[in-house]
Amino acid sequence: MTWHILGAGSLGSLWATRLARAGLPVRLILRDRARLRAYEAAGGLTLVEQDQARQYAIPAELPSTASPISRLLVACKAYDAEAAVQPLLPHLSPGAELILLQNGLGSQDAVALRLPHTRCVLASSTEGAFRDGDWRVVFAGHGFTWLGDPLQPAAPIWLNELEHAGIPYGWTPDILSRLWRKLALNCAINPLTVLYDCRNGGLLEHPAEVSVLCVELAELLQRCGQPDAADGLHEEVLRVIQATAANYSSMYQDVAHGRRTEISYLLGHACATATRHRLSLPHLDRLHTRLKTYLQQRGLPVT
Ligand code: NAD
Ligand code: KPL
Repeated sequence: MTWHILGAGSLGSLWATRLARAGLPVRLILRDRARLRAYEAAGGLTLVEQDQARQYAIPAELPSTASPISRLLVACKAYDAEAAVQPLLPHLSPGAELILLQNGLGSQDAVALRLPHTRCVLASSTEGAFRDGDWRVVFAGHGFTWLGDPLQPAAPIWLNELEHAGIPYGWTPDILSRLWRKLALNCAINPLTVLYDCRNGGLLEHPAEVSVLCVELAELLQRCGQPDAADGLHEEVLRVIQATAANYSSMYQDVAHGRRTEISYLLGHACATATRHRLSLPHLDRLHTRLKTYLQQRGLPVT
């Protein structure tokens, strides 16, 4: 069965090239005719791994002319996912399955609501990739991808294809807990690195601020039925800060490059969920306000 990949950016290209390398059928879905022409002129997607570059001539198509889709990997940013999936709805075959690779929470529900009869598998990934040119992706950090379906605990049969492609993964019936935990880690670390203009390790100089955010985030996770995600959160945040001390967080990098952030699906989602549960989290709210002001001052979207 063909893997259709929507979003030929960093992570989408990392998946597409590894699947193609394993001999599995892959097709990219590109946004418009200009992108398709540029891709065809480039001759394929290039994966750079351990300084070795190799090109894969993966076929590509447009949403309007997409071949019937049975398995769709959605690898757009969270704020693009719903709109990107929309034109593909008429092309989904009966029984089609989607894999949603977005970080944070909120975008997955938005997509799933448009597809009440289609299985949506959610993913949470710690793999790292970036583009160092058009249609080129650099595999920057080995990691792991958790997959799961909150509505259906049985694993899909295609998981063995990921194994075949060398994509490290685990299937979990509790993917929401994984996504909430990652969201909480990102909320405790990423906004502060933007506001203090520092690497992750710079937060070691702000222990009280990190600590109070972890207390509020753990309270939120408890309140929205995710006690496992709350367990030992502060300790893990400190461990991640130490282990990634020399790195810039993904949000820091987005802001530094003048790119839109996924704020609405991270801190924004946390604050909105707290409000829905009538939970007062003043430090988290203040962090959200400070971050929005900071982004606004730099001409970046606050949603
Ligand atoms: P990216 O910006 O590199 O890629 C997204 C791609 O989607 C772009 O090529 C964009 O042109 C394309 N796109 C947007 N709208 C489209 C549309 N309507 N039709 C077709 N294509 C469309 O983003 P990324 O870094 O690969 O991130 C994707 C998701 O994965 C994000 O939620 C991110 O947080 C998450 N993630 C990324 C990494 C990483 O290392 N890059 C790691 C873990 C999680
Ligand atoms: O995932 C991250 C990111 O930068 O987005 C870490 C390293 C965990 C920091 O929150």
